[in-house]
Order: sequence, then C-alpha cells, then structure tokens
Amino acid sequence: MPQPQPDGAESAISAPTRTAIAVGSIAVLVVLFVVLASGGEDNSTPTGASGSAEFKVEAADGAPVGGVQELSVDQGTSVVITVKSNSDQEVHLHGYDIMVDLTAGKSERIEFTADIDGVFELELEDTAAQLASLRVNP
Ligand SMILES: [Cu+2]
Repeated sequence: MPQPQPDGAESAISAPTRTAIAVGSIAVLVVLFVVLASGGEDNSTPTGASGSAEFKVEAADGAPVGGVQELSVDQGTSVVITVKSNSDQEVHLHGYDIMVDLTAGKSERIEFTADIDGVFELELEDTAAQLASLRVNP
C-alpha cells in the first residue's frame, strides 16, 4: 500500500542544495559580467579563431600611456605584445620571464605562446612600474 508523501517531499531538491545552486548561479553571472566588462575597452583583443592575439603597450616617462592595460587571452594563444617607450627601458613580463630592452622611441615585440595560465605583470624593470596585466585563461 503506497504511503502518502509528506508535505514538501515532492521537491527533489533540498533547501541547502537550492541555496548552493543559487550561489553558484550568481558566481557564474559575476564571472560572465567581469569577462564581458573587460572585453569592452581598448586593448582587450579577444582571441581570434586563429588562436593569436596582438596588443600594443606604450610607456611615456616611465608610466603606461592610458593607464595599466588589461590584456586577456586564452591559454595556448600565440601572443605578440608590441612595446614602446619614450626612454630607454628594460621591460619584463613576469611568469614567462621575458626581458626586452627598449630603445627610446623604438617598438619591440614580445612574442610567446601563452602556455602558463594566471595573471602576470608586464613592468618596467628599473622602476617596477606596471604597464600591463596579462591574464591567461585556462
Ligand atoms: Cu620584473
């Protein structure tokens, strides 16, 4: 003989589980928002179908022109960052540990495959002034 279901038992999902799902959904929305918001401006070239991305970063008087650039690519992308400064500088991409000597007014290319995920600083080595933040999404 079938037992009558107690009130509320028809819900297959418990209250704590519903809360967890709600929190998870909010987290997903926040991440989506951040991703979309960061894609809006200037230099955040999305990774193309070709799997390559190019950025330009310029320094003047030891500071980034237009503020610290937020660069974002997917892991595995072939990246070219063209850097230029109005003074002689040494530029350092942390994480990938790439150093490039800049001659005043002359562009140099930093080329690498973004095979390490994380967030890495591009800085002027002498003054530790940050030029860009490179995010490599796994
Ligand atoms: Cu450094």
